[in-house]
Amino acid sequence: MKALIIEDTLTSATLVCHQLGKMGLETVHARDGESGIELFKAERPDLILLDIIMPGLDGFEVARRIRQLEKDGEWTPIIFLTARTGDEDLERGIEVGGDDYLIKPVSEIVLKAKVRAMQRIAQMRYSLLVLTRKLDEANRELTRLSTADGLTGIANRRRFDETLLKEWRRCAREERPLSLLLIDVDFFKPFNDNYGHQVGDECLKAVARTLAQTLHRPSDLAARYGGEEFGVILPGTDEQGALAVAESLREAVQQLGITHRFSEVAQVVTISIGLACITPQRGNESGFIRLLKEADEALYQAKTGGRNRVTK
Ligand code: GH3
Ligand code: MG
Ligand code: MG
Ligand code: MG
Ligand code: MG
Repeated sequence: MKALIIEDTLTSATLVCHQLGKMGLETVHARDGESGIELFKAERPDLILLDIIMPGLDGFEVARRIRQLEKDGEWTPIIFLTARTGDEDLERGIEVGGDDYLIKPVSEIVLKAKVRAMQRIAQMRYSLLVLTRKLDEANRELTRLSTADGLTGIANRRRFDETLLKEWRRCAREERPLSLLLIDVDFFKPFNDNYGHQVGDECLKAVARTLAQTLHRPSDLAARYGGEEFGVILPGTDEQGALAVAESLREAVQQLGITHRFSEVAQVVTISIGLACITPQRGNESGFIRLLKEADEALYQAKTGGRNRVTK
């Protein structure tokens, strides 16, 4: 532990340094406010003992500047050590950022006790900081878990719903189109029935990964909508653009080449895609339901039209 003593009177500084040294503290000494602040920056001490009456900057100003230099979450205990005995001085010292106020000459016992008290507060504060960091991390993990699909790891239905509403509102504000793709794996029931549920799960994971990886805009989102159905949100994408994206997704899944001898459309796993595109109107908060309905109807058309295709 390192203490910074900012004190212009040499005898006083030497005595305090000696006393702190006996407590096992490393000490650095500055003889005026300016060099005290420089030493603070260079040494990052764990404790500051600060005189008030000094040439140049006085102790109040030094404390104020040190508090400004500390970044978020940083705190260095400051104990004023001064000849000024007035209550107003004490009040001002605490006001500008001091943590304690001792009047010179101070006994070694009192100094020791006060330093110990500051160390204890610093220790508790540090523990709290560590705890807060752990909590933040746990919170992030919780958010990730609650918005990710357990099987495939891509966004889940909840995240899909939240994102759809958010993007609906954003596109309304920005007067931009919002496109939606609903995707369903073709003949997945016979796939499952013949290759087994586990192979079915692996297939869903591969399809999900392919969808997520094929999208390239950061605002695009691929989600597992449920079962073997996926949803893709394409904010700011018009119908032409969405058609191109949908076609590249369909193509990419087919290119995976997952053998499916029981498909009636290809020898590999394929997907059908229903597309809808609307430029949301301001104030029409529930308009995204129509978007979902249109994409769902388009998906039905893709299925009845022969599967392994994109329909709008
Ligand atoms: P279509 O081309 O018309 O979509 O035919 P399909 O066989 O894919 O349609 P259907 O909706 O009848 O079949 C969906 C199947 O998806 C039924 C179910 O066993 C399977 N499935 C849904 N969720 C999961 C899952 O999490 N894992 C696995 N392995 N299979 C799932
Ligand atoms: Mg002085
Ligand atoms: Mg289905
Ligand atoms: Mg299906
Ligand atoms: Mg349509």
